[in-house]
Amino acid sequence: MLLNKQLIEDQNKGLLATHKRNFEFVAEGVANLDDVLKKLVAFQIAIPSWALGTGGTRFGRFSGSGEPRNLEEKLSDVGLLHALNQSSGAISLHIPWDIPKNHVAIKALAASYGLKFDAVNSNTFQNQATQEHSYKFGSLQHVDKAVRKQAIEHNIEVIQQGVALGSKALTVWLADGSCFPGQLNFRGAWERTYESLVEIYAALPEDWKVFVEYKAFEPNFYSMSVGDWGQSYLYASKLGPKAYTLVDLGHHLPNANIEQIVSLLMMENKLAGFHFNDSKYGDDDLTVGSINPYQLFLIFNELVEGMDAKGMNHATDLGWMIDASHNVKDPLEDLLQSIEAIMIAYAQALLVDTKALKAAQAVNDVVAAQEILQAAYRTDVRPIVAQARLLSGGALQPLNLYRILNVRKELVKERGEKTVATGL
Ligand code: PSV
Ligand code: MN
Repeated sequence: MLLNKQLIEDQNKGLLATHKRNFEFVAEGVANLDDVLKKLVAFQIAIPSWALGTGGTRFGRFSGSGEPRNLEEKLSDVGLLHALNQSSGAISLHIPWDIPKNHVAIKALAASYGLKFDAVNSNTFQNQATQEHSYKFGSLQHVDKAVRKQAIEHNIEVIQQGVALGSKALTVWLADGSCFPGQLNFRGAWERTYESLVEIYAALPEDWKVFVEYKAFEPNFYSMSVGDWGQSYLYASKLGPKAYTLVDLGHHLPNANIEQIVSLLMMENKLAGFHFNDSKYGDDDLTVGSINPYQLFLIFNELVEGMDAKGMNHATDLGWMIDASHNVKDPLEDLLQSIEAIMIAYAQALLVDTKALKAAQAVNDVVAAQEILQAAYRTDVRPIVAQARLLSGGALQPLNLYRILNVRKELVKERGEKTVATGL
């Protein structure tokens, strides 16, 4: 479904007077306003191709309606999100859930929506109908060389798909591990995984990166072969300068200090970027910012501080992506909420008085340090985020407009009631 620019402008017109009042009220207290707006306009978050349909759990999947039936329709959905918020200018493909049939045509279609291709993701956590060997006992770590070879070849094929689309990174997430003590020799599993990754690394084009994603548990419940940032960091540092650690917010044990992990990975130039989501218990894959928005802000605070310390470009030097599952919400509404939550946390982090914070830290003024952080966190930056959208041609109220336009109803008319998108 194509969104007519005029509809956005018409809605914005009606909201402009109130928006202006709200924006001016908050803008008055922001010293670096122009810089903040510029950074917000530039910031783009990739949408995963597998999150455009209803997700499920191992207990069931309650499909929605009007889900995209193919990659072209997925691009159209991301294009729609991007038209509304001007902050979702990229899509991340999971292979083989989304294999383009004609790369040139798909690239041109994406460009027509203003979309780029973000990292491509390999999948060795599920068996595909056409494959010879099973991943039941792992892929890159497998004790059988033939299975490892198959998994390596799949990753290389994913790189080739990405090259044809203009992607610049491969994300490797491994479900590998063990469910029971004694099942695996840890060192052996590590070494085999590493050797496999070395072969994949060797196939990376010159200007490519590989992101090694870690996860504490699930589907394996005793050990994971890339179970935490330490293990991922070890792989990434041994592999070389093109390898980085990818942080998925839901992949930690409860109460992990993710902001500290992020800070240290950045210090070592090994932070790849993010899979954003939120969680209460584990890999819940909930809407970003729906459970713990303060943690999200603290992560962005470290990101902004760390990127500035290294002179990095906020928009382009790290990979920003959502990785969520929408079991009870309309996926597109959920994604609009997630993008908004990310932009809010980023904007708040940009408001932190870093000079004052450093001064407070230097004299161990713990109270002042907390006040400084929370002053930024408690600022209602929504009008600033909306202003950035307005400047880039997006909607002042994307979610509201999505509902007013009855987008889902239109998509159901176009695609049907019983359409199920590929993905988890
Ligand atoms: C695994 O839980 C994960 O976070 C990986 O990024 C996968 O590629 C993605 O979810 C989709 O299953
Ligand atoms: Mn992930």
